[in-house]
Amino acid sequence: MNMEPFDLVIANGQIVTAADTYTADIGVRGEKIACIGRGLRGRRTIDASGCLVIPGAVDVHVHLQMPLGDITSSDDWRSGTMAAAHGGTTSIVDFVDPLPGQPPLQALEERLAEAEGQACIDYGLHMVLSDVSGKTLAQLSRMIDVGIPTFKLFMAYEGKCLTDDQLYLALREIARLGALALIHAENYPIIRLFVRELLAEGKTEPRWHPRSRPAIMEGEATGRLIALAEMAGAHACIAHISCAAVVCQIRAARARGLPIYGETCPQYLVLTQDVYERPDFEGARYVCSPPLRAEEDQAALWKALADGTLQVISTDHCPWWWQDKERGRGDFSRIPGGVPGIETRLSLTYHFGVRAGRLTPQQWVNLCCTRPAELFGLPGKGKIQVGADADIVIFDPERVMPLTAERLHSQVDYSIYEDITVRGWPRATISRGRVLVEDGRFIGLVGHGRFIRRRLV
Ligand code: DUC
Ligand code: ZN
Ligand code: ZN
Repeated sequence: MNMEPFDLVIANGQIVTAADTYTADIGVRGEKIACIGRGLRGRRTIDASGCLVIPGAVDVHVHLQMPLGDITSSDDWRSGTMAAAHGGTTSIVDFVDPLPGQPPLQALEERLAEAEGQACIDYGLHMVLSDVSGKTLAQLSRMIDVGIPTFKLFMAYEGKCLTDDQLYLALREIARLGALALIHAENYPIIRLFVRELLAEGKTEPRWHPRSRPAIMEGEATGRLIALAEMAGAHACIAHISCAAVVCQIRAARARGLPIYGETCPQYLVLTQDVYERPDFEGARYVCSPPLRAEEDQAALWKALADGTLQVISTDHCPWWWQDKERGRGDFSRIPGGVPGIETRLSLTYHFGVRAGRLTPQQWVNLCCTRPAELFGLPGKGKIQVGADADIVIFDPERVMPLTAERLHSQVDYSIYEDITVRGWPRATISRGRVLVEDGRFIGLVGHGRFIRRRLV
């Protein structure tokens, strides 16, 4: 046995895993968890008494510097990953979205070049499939070989939206290769119709955004996708679920033993569509797709997280400068969709989930860390276990944090949680044995983050 002191010991914390809670020390050597026990000696020891010690959180749905026409989402790889680290997230999965006609592997190289030297935490990438020609589908196995085993398919958005036959062809190839589909499930023809009708009636304000994208059609799209996935034999995860109608579909599919999974995000759990009614175009802040919904939907989502119908909480982090949101004055459909959230997920779900008695601490860890890492193939992430990456968060359950733009670290000039103060915030965030953030100060290295070659198991 190696009697040398550990490089780092996190002592006396209450370790919370997806399965249990116990008090112990964690010994870190290099980038890995080397020992879990009592009375461990380290070159550096952090006393975590009174804190929860959990795996670094895994956010499998973010959009950093995402292009949209001539604008780009406001967090870049540097600012977004730094904000993530402040909030206790140590791994993210973003997207490669090839331009029309661009070879996917070339798009991947360009995306990797953007992140290189800029990311503060580890990152993986999904591939967006908006072209399902034989030529593109023939390249999926190559993408899996380079560490991209998950593919996003859209049932909304001009230029991205796939028809049912295209969805089926993509799902069939995904099934053949043992990959996973991530689906944006909405009904685009209905959205297009409703947007046109609303605008023609002079209904141009943000309050009309949720009316143009009804929950019932998010449920319908999910049901249709599940049928297509069942025929194709594909594993599929429905992204950013906003409503009870989708929960019902997923619950029924899973009851039949189908490999259908679901992801939701804090904005759907904490906010409701009432915010779109705010005066002076303020509702534009909250425009995201699918939109925020009603209180009953929120309750259904919390219940589905607690009973295992949904497996993943991620953020769909996609912030826009206010001046870019302002482009939609006079036409809500031109407001760039997306909200900031990369920093606030762990804490919001602790405050409104665990503290409010909706989730156990173990469920919280499972939904924010362990299950996303398993489902999306991040080896060594999302668990406190000997041999796993030393990605660890020391979470102070009593630390009070107002979620104002001033206090948060995303590169964006507003917060969607301006009125919310949470109790429970990370005291320290550690990635592969390096302390990135301690007591609200970033002390990590820009460029520390590495590309994760993911592999589904
Ligand atoms: N919806 C998405 O599907 N992606 C980015 C942001 C959003 O609101
Ligand atoms: Zn989406
Ligand atoms: Zn998204």
